[in-house]
Amino acid sequence: MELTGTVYITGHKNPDLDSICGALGYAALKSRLDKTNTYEPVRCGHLSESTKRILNALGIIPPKYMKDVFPKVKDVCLTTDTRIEADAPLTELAKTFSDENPSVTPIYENGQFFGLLSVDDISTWFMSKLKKNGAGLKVPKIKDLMRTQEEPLQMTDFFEEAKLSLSRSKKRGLAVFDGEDFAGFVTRRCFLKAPRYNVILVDHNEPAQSINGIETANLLEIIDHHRLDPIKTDMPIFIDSEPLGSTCTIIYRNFIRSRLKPDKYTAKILLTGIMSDTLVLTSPTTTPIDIESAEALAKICEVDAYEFGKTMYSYVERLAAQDLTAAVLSDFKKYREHGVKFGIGQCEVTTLEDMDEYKEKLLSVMSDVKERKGVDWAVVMVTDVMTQRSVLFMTEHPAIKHLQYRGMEPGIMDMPGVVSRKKQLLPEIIHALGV
Ligand SMILES: [Mn+2]
Repeated sequence: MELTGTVYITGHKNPDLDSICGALGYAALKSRLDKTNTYEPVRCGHLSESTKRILNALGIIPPKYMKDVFPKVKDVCLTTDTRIEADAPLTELAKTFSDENPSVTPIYENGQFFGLLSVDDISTWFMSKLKKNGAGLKVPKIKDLMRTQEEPLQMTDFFEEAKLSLSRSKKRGLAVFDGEDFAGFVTRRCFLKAPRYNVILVDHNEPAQSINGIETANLLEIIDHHRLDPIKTDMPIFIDSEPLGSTCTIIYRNFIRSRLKPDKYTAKILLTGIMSDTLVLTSPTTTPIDIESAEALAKICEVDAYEFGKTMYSYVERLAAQDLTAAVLSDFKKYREHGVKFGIGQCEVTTLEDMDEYKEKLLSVMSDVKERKGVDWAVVMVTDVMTQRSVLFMTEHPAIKHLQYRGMEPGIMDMPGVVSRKKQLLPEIIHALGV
């Protein structure tokens, strides 16, 4: 059973600007191409302070947070217009059960939900009375028929857990509440087949980086620029994976391929994603296609691409004024090579001149990060996007002496020209670990 009508588009956990803008931009394209479904951009993680600031300053509304795509009780919950009051004559109940043949029906008292009454409850009552009294049976009140109620479910309860609760309860149905309010009910039929959310992944393809419950979803498409290690699918799906600098570049090219021009707002969103993932078109991951796409988008926005990128970074608060732990953890990736578990964070800044203000604190923050993330070695590159120079702050590790960078102070190294974690720093670290 597919949940028809809505397709969720999500980037990865710890969403960066490419993931956020990719989800927004691709939803805008899909909405124009397909009018029969609703494409809803979402994010499966919280925004970092810097991302929030940039989006806010640019007037881009972030997608709403979605915790997971596990099927829920709300996806199968039933409602009925039939309202039977507990003090109604039994004939009304008889009419409902003979006309509509429900397996359960909600009973109300003074307009408030009172309990669920099932066809089993009714027959059980009559059978036991008939056994005792035979022909001398008195007509019961609705309340007399009602047996002990089970704990109601919540709309947000997981489908699989609710299914278990119902099968353990031996009841035909369970009431469903939305917080304090009665919302409907579920019967055994509701649980014959688990519903599946429709999902499109942008800027990632590995299930471990994806929204929780992705393995239970109906994966429709992947739009990405990372190494491929995707989840198994039941059906063939559309994958657009290209080794470009930004997912937003790939999305822009899909606009072109569909002969559509992004509107100004969407162009700004895509340009933001490209400028951020390519560090204003300077990262070694940048391709001529990224530059060409950024310039075309800048033209729609009536701005200069490079100026736009630099202004965008100027909205980020100075690192010295930020919560350093949060800044490191907002973009921290874990690796394991040569038997060593290590993690690399990256923070983008617009100057390294104020480094003295935070260097000692950042080194101690890295020790905390090392403990919290359970790694043997924690490093963070602070990258100046204006001068394409990074400074590396690290916890102690024997591999440091094999790094080809100039040491500035214990645990701090200078990396002029190094801006890419993936293409420059990571290979160097792996090399140092292997010496
Ligand atoms: Mn990306």
